[in-house]
Amino acid sequence: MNVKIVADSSANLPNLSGVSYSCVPLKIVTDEREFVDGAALDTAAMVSYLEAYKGRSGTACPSVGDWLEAFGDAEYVFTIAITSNLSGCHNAAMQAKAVYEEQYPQRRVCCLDTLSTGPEMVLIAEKLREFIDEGLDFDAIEEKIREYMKKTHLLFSLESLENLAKNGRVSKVAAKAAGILGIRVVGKASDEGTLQQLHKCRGEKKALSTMLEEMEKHGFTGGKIRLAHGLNEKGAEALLDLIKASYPDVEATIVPFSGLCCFYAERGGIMVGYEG
Ligand code: X90
Repeated sequence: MNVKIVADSSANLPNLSGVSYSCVPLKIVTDEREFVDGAALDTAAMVSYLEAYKGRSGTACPSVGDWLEAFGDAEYVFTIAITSNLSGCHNAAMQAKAVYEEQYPQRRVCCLDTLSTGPEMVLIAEKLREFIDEGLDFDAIEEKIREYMKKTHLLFSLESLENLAKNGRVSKVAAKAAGILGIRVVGKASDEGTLQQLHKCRGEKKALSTMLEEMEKHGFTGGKIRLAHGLNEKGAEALLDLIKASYPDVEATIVPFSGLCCFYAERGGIMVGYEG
């Protein structure tokens, strides 16, 4: 089966081996500069620039054309997009699907609105790869992946919600708490695909133990996890160590945020995707 997986760059997944895969970049824009969230982006330099920059900054999702280009000539495509409640990514993917299926009536596109982002999208991409490897047909994969997505979750710890608030993705009141030095906001991707604050924690240690407690509350029993961080590898490793202390066999990877997550989750941010 000539099948391709296409995810947007909020997944922090530039490559996925063993399967046909493309990442479509979002963009981070200021009045002076534009950063394309692709392999060539120096995220540390972008973060430093943005921290010093005093003007307006925002983001833009991929266009319908960007998605279409990424489909290539695949017979079957699965798109994996950041929550449609915070971005136009999924909507653009749906429009690309309509164009593609009209142009090539034999081809099929399944658009997955993850209602999440980052490492939860990675879990979904890797599970799709498993289903493809098993040789399942398109409809079976769609059914099974939608079932799988019901039991994946995302938690985050953020030091700053400034860019989220400035761009209308969380309320200004919510952002204030995170602005206080040493306070971290621990929250989750809600069922509606929005940021849901759960706790305000003093210090990273407290934030990380709170994250593990939340994971357990939502049915984590040592299954597969995926971690990502914003220039905070130490924090992500500390979270993994904590998880390993209770679940020594946990299957985990840690990756840095690409550009989009660097912009919104900012320096110090940590996300964990897990199976409940
Ligand atoms: O279309 C665009 O311009 C992109 C807008 C994306 C806005 C939200 C990004 C959130 C990034 C923050 C922590 C995890 C939140 C989970 C929410 C479902 C990361």
